Amino acid sequence: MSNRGAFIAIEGLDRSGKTTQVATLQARLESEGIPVKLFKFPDRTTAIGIMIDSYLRSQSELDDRAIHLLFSANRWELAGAIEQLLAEGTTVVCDRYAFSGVAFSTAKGLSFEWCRSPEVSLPAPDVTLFLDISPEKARERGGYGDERYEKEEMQRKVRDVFRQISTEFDEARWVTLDAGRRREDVAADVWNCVQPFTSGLASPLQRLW
Ligand code: T5A
Ligand code: NA
Repeated sequence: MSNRGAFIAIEGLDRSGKTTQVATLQARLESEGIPVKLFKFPDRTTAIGIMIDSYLRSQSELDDRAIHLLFSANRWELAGAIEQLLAEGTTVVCDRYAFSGVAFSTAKGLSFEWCRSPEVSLPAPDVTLFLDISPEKARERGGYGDERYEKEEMQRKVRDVFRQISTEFDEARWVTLDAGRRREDVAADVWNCVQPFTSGLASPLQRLW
């Protein structure tokens, strides 16, 4: 039987350069002839994603638990497609995933365990690359935008929860990268982490968490 594709998640704080790095990684994988598909969470194009987008732009209000479950439902509505692609041998790269869901909602004051429960049994990334950046460095990048969570105090709390999450994974599955460096330097580290997975995996896909 041929190998399945690898499931790679890129996580990080706002302004850490996730979207920039995911695009560079996609181009590199394609140039190596490795089939790859990107997902971005939240995916604002689905019916659920449109509700999330409206909330993030402060055009609607929702109970903290309700929006948490919508973010999770947005992953579940795409989980089947992700599994299918992996089974066909395609490498899947996610720009944010379940860890963002837990980190942001816990930072708002919900319990960590409660936040984690709707994510349980989603496909687990084979490796998560966490792009870490200090609020000071993020500010140098033109600062945070206008969306709901883009405030320095919130970002500090989010960073603390991501640190807590990282302790639950061994070094092979959760890699923290200093994203405050030049784009090319971060991209080189991202590639070093991803390259070992490019021939696919024989081991079955794991589940969170
Ligand atoms: N959220 C998300 C939840 O609450 N629950 C969930 O379940 C999920 C999935 C939207 C919000 O939703 C929350 C988290 C977020 O607050 P989003 O749509 O992914 O999430 O939006 P952001 O991630 O906030 O998008 P950003 O644009 O802020 O961050 P990126 O993708 O990390 O950064 P990027 O690549 O766009 O770069 C930002 C800027 O910095 C420059 C870029 O050119 C750009 O201008 N840059 C660099 N500058 C200098 N050096 C480098 N190395 C640079 N890399 C990039
Ligand atoms: Na982004």
